[in-house]
Formats: sequence, structure tokens, C-alpha cells
Amino acid sequence: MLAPDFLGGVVEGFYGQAWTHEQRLHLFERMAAVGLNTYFYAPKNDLKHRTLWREPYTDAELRPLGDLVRACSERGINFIYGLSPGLDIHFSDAAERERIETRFRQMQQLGVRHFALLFDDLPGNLSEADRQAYPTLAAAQCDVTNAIHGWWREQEAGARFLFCPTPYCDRMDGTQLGGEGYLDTVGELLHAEIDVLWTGPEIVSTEIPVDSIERLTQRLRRRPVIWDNLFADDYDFSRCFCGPYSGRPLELRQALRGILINPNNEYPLNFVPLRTFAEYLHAEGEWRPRERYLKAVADWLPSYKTVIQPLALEDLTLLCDCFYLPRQEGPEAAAFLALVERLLAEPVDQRGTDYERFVALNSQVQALFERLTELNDRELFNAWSRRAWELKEELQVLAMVLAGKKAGYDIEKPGMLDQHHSGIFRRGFLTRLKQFVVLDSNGAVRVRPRP
Ligand code: GDL
Repeated sequence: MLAPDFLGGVVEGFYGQAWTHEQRLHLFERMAAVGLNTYFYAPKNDLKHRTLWREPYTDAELRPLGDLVRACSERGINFIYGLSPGLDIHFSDAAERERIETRFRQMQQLGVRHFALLFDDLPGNLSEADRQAYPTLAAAQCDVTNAIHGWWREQEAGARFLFCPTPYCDRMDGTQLGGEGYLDTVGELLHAEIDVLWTGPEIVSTEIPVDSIERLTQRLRRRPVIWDNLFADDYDFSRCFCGPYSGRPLELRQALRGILINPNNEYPLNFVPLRTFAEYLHAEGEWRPRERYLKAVADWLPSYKTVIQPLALEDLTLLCDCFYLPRQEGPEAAAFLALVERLLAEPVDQRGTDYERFVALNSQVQALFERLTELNDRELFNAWSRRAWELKEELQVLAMVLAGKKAGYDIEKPGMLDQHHSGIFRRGFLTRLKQFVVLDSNGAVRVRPRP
């Protein structure tokens, strides 16, 4: 059983295209249905959340926000409003605090009770004037956050108040982002009632071990709330994550004050993430991510009705396996990759049935792409479209290469790709930029050897 004040839900905290009003309302329906209790509003896309944090919202901007707050409250969902003033705030200037209060008062009038101040993704240093006033960045951030929290607490005792530190994962802490001893200073100075957000060992953490959180708890003098970027896809436009919530042992829940997932920008692609995450939060006994994933994919299938023939379960499973987790492909996608690797490496006559298997899988993906284009739910199609397009195009290229190899061509020789959408496929400025360096599987960078 989770503690009644455990925050389990969604942070809309990504860069780029934010969710639409209708998508947010739909999300609240789903959250209530699967037992998630918190929506944290922090889209980097809202100019007044970050860049223009000083400017009050207009009435036209407040109206839809008010609808969201109401919709949450009707469903028993906590609405947390986040403000990110860190880009250019003058911590020692009292007028800046008043500006934060003015914004929070605007949100209070809409019925918001829970607030957050975010200091993520900042250069991590103080202005000249603030350097005179504070010994460290952490001291400055804690001072302002405590002041705002104190002001708010007088009006709403018992409301939640969250703080996102500048180093918000072990890796950042390791590089001393924000200055030496940043987290220890936060532990010491930040008011004990304020929750601290944390993304785990990395910004996008494959695993969040309990002992890493226990060590952090010592330093922060409180259990953190996880801002979980496992499913965030704002950093790579050819990916999205439809795999299961995993890499977090069930015991982790007891070590925390909450977990909020910051998922895919493409709202419709969050079905499996939301479902499996909610199940994880309520799970008892053992957590079997793949099992829960397969069940969730099956339950997602009815959304894949098309104007002609519906998508089959094995197609949807293959598709989601290809867009699984940040550092892991689903088993079917992993097997597909291994198959291609074997086919490219082995001499033609040792292929056995691999080639036929590849041809069958390729046809399945090409047909799957056609089915997606016929989806009744156009929002769902739009969410998949660019990724699915890239998938089928890349497979067409591979099919061409492997067919060439079978026919006895030397596939190492340049020229084969020229036949595929001659002059436009995998071209353009970004593609050329990417060609200057290569990354190995650990992310190490080196200059591409010149031909
Ligand atoms: C981040 C950003 C977040 C972004 C995510 C994934 C936090 C606290 N901040 O660092 O806005 O969506 O990475 O790119 O996670």
C-alpha cells in the first residue's frame, strides 16, 4: 500500500510540442481510471512557464488553465503548478519574489493549491549582484523557495510544494553542477516540508536502484519525488517509448515521496507507459514488466481500428517492440536486428532460413505501415506517422541491399543507396552534421574516420 500522500502521476515537463487542451482532459480521465493522483503542469513550451516567467497570464490564457484545474479537482487529482524562473531571476531582489507570488496568486484564483519552483536545465551560476548576497547558488535558490513556500503556507497549510534542483541526477551531482556541496546545502537549508525532485542516476535513468535513493535521502534530509524521464522522447525525434515501466524495483516506492512520469510528447503514444506505470504503483508481490506490457498492448489494440481491416495484435506488438525503451529494444525488435546483422555478415550460402524470415518481417512492417495510414483515429496515426515512415523506409533499403547480396552483388561497394529516392533520402543539413562524428554504444564520441 502506498502512503496516502504519495504523489503518483504525470509531469508534463518536456520540451517541444505540449499536449493540447483536449489531450490533457483526456489524460485526467485516464489517470482517474488507472489510479494516478497527480498532474504536474510544467511544459517548457509555455513561454510564461520559463522564458517569460515574470509576465502574468492574460485572461484568455487563464481560462483553459482554469478548466484543467477544475477537471483535476472533480476527479480527485492534485494539480501542481510549476514555475521555472531560473534562467534570469535576481535572487536577492525582493521584487522578483513578488512576481512569483503574483503568478501563484493568479493560479490560486483558479483553485491551484500545490506549487513547484524549478531550477533545472540552467547554466548553474549566480549573477554578480547575487554573488554579493549569497555564498552559493543553492543558498540563493533555497532562500527564494523558502520565502515563497512560507508565504504560501500561511494561506494553504498542508499543500504540497516542490523544488527541482539544478543538479537533478547523480551524474550532474558528480560533475558538481551548481557548485560544490549543492545537494548538501539544499538538505540543510530547504524547508523540511518542501519536496525535492530527482531523475535518478541519469537524466533518463534505465534503472533507479533503492540504495542510490537512500544515499540521496541522507543528503537531502528527505525522501525525494522522482521526475521520471524513462518515456520522455523530446530529445530524439525518430524515437518514442511504448515499452513497459521497468528498471525500478517495487521497494523503491517506499523510499520515495512520489513518482511522476514525464512521457512522450505524442500524447496518444502514452497508453502503455501510463498503464504499466499505474500498475507498477499499485503492484503487490512481483513486478513482471514484459507480462504487463503484453497485456497493455492487447488492451490498446481496439484503438487501432482502420477504415479497412484492423491491425493485428502481433503487428502492434512488433511496432511497440521497435519503439520500446531508451536503452532497450523489445525482444522482437532485438531479434529482428540480430537477424539483419547475421544476414549482412554471413556468406550467402550459409543463410539457412534467415533470408526468408527477413522477407516475411519486412512485408509485415510494410503492411503494418499501410494499416496505420488507414487508422480511424487520425491523432493516433499522426503520432506514429514520421517514426513508422522511417521504419518502413529503412527496411526497404535493407531489403534492397540483402536482395542485392543474394543476387551476387558486392554490397560493400558504394552506389546501392543511390537507387533509393535518389538525392533526397537521408540527406540534408542535419544528416550531414551527424556524419562528422560517430557515437559508440556508451555515447563516447569520436570523429568519423575519413574515407
Ligand atoms: C530534462 C528536463 C526535461 C526533459 C527531459 C528529457 C528534467 C528535470 N528536465 O533534463 O524537461 O523533458 O530532460 O529530455 O528532467
